[in-house]
Amino acid sequence: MAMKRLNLKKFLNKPGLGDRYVAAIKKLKADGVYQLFVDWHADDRFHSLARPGVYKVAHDNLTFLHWHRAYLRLFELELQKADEALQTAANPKFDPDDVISLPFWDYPALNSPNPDDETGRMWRESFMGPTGDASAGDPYSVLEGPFKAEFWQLYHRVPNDVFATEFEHHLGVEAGNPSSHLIRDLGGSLLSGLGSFSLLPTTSEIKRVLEIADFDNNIFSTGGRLNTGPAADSGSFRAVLEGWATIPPENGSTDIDPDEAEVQSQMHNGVHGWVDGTMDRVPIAPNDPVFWLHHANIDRIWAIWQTRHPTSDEQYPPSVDITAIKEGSEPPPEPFGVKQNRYALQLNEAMVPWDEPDKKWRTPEGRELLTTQVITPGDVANWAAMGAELGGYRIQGVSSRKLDF
Ligand SMILES: [Cu+2]
Repeated sequence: MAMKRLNLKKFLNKPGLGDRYVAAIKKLKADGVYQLFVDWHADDRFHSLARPGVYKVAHDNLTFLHWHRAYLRLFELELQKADEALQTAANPKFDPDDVISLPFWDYPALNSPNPDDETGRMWRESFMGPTGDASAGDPYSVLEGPFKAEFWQLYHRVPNDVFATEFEHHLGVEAGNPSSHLIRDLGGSLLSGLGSFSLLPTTSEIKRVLEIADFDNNIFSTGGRLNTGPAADSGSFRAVLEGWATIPPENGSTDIDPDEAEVQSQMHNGVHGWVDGTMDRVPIAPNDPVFWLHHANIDRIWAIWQTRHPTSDEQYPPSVDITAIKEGSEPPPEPFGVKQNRYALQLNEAMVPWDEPDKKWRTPEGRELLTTQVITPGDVANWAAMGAELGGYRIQGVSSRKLDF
């Protein structure tokens, strides 16, 4: 199905589209498809630890953007099927070409946590619903809107020992009882406790990130961490956009004013922190339906970058570099075990979980959900010509070199 991703601001101005997004998301949840996508995302961290030869490649890694582009498009195709089914049931003459695509959250245009503000309208009760309630029985639970607890339960199918260490704290998730509901503290720092980890990217920051020429020189995202290093630590495009490295200063200046560095956003990671709660725990973050709007914009920023840095040297590190890093023996940080961040894929290596042809996915009860094909970083690298398996790929405002903020 065709992809036509709209700026969320415009999307919400078109009558009915916001309701259709919510309805399609809820249908996917009822069908079990939504949970499959949540599980895929959690598996990148958790099940990679349990499967020999499987590495974490979706986060803190060279293929962060590639993995999420495939993930997003697969989700969008399911969302479009759900939208088509709902629309056709209501109106048999519905034209399938009119299905919705994922809108992208243009952060500077929608940067208020207050649903009464025009720039905070995505948090109204008719769409995403508001921030969590600090005085709720379970603090910061989302109590209004289509995703409040009675309509939207979360199920975390990850090992209990991981819950104990990573999730129990503040999330109301107990080991042995891995279900909960949405938690948010918009604009706050409920869980992160770090000021810079709860800022939305500004227009200036996004422009500076788009000027970085190196796709990835810092494949496992160590070093160059925000606020801790000199200008020389400014990171590659991927490391900065993911949120691990310092955004370069304006106009090619080599100085980073330490005072200025302190107020930088952490790009992708910072948006997770700004929404906070469920979104701030990366493995379970897709449980918050705002996840897709956020990642659609990250994908769009990458697509814009790709049109500005078109040479192949810029697009992906040479294979020899990747191999050298693969063989690196430096132990990774605890607690996530020996395989975290120690592997980078070649352009033609499959990205788990899409590593087998005609792979069938089922619910735990055995009901069939969908079938996937092998997807490599190379398959999704060219957004303008993605293969038939993933559908055509066009993002409004990207074909022109002019920015559409
Ligand atoms: Cu992710």
